[in-house]
Amino acid sequence: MGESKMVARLQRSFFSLIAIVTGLIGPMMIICAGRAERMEISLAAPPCPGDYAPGIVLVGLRSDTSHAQRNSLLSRWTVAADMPVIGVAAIHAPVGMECAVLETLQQDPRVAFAELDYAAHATDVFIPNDPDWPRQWGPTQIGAPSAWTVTTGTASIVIAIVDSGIRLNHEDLAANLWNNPGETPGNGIDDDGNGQVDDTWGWHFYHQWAWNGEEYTYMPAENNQVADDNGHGSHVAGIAGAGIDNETGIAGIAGNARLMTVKVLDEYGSGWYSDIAQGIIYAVDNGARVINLSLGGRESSQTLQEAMNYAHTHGVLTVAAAGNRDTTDGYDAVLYPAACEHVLAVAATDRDDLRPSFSNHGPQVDVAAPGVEIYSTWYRGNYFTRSGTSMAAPHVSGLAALIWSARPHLSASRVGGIITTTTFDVNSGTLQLPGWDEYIGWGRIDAARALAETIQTPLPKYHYLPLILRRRATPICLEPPPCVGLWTK
Ligand SMILES: [Ca+2]
Ligand SMILES: [Ca+2]
Ligand SMILES: [Ca+2]
Ligand SMILES: [Ca+2]
Repeated sequence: MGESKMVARLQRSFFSLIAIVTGLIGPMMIICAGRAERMEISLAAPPCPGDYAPGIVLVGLRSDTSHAQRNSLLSRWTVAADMPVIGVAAIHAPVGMECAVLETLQQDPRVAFAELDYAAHATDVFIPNDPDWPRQWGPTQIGAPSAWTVTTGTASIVIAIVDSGIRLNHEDLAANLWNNPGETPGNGIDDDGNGQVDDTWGWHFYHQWAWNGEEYTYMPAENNQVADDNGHGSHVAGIAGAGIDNETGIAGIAGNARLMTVKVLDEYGSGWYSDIAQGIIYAVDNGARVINLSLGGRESSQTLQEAMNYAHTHGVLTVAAAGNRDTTDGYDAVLYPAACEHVLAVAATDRDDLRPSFSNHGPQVDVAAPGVEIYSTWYRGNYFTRSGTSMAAPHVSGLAALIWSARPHLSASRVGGIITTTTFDVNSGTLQLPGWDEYIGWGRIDAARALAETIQTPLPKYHYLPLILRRRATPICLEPPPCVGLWTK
């Protein structure tokens, strides 16, 4: 195109554009603050639909536009970002007038295209339909909606809630409870031969005191009554595994995994190390992949350590609360079993990713998770808000169950490694604690990053036997590694 023809065309276009614009405007008109040219834009145009940056329009110039023509056009606008190598500039437009500016630009012969600056999101998210979802800040804080596009958990992955029991008929828990497939309930027979009679939902390890007229004697006891009489266990259970996207209550982190009810705490929320150790052994022997321990005591214990070792050697991941500072004497070291070896010790963080002062600290802390004002299921059949490292731990247990739901063949140490290496070190900046520290460990867990890391691991090409665990079973491996965590009868 010759220079004279180009000029003539530009002039025609310019005058016809003015005619179009003046035909639309009347009294409702603004004059764009231009430098070399003035441009009138109609206020009558409706706002554009869609999710776009307010006050920004992207304009692409024709490849045959000269440098001078480009400068001339852009000089009418305030340029927000210039990308000359691809011939695109982002220009400011009056907010609410983006569409009118688009129309104006599209009629300029120097313009190849003009478009809105649409929003892009890092990844798809899964927003559950549970009505109390807006009351839950924890899952969003750890990126669970993104992780849920990979998996919301599977029924083959069992999380044992070793705690005060679970409200068995809670509307948002009942469908997610593990039940012992080999046990016929209520017939007074130990159908599956695991040593516990009628252990349909789990088992209750407890103690009682026998009075002989002179002194009390400690007597271990047990039964199949695992209903929650304290509240703590039901709350913890809901955080890890309340039904997700079931139009009921809240969304658990692994809302399609299964919850095994192992009762070791009484109605006051207390229990003995021996009960806890037996509960851990039961959970391991009966198929749990993750054991949540939102409990703790000050004294170290070889019995507890042996129970943790038992879980570890059987490929089961144990997750424990670091503990809450004792308000009576200020004791704030990490409690046991969180302080044991082979346990993920979990501290708490709040909505601002800050560690609350109640969260115990020490060299054993591995990670942190939401633990302040957490809304979850409650033992009276309702919902309740509670704070504590007890609430933080089940966020981690839920995440472990999600990882295993996506890649069931991973070893427990690999799952623990994914959780710790994909954290956000949220106190590295303002509090100047870069890297691991004794308050939040490696950082606040992030389910989105953890699941992204998980699915990098290829699915195994070889075939596994179903992941059925039997009491005192021996690990077998069908094919070369990994075989940790696989058992059959
Ligand atoms: Ca049984
Ligand atoms: Ca039975
Ligand atoms: Ca729900
Ligand atoms: Ca840190």
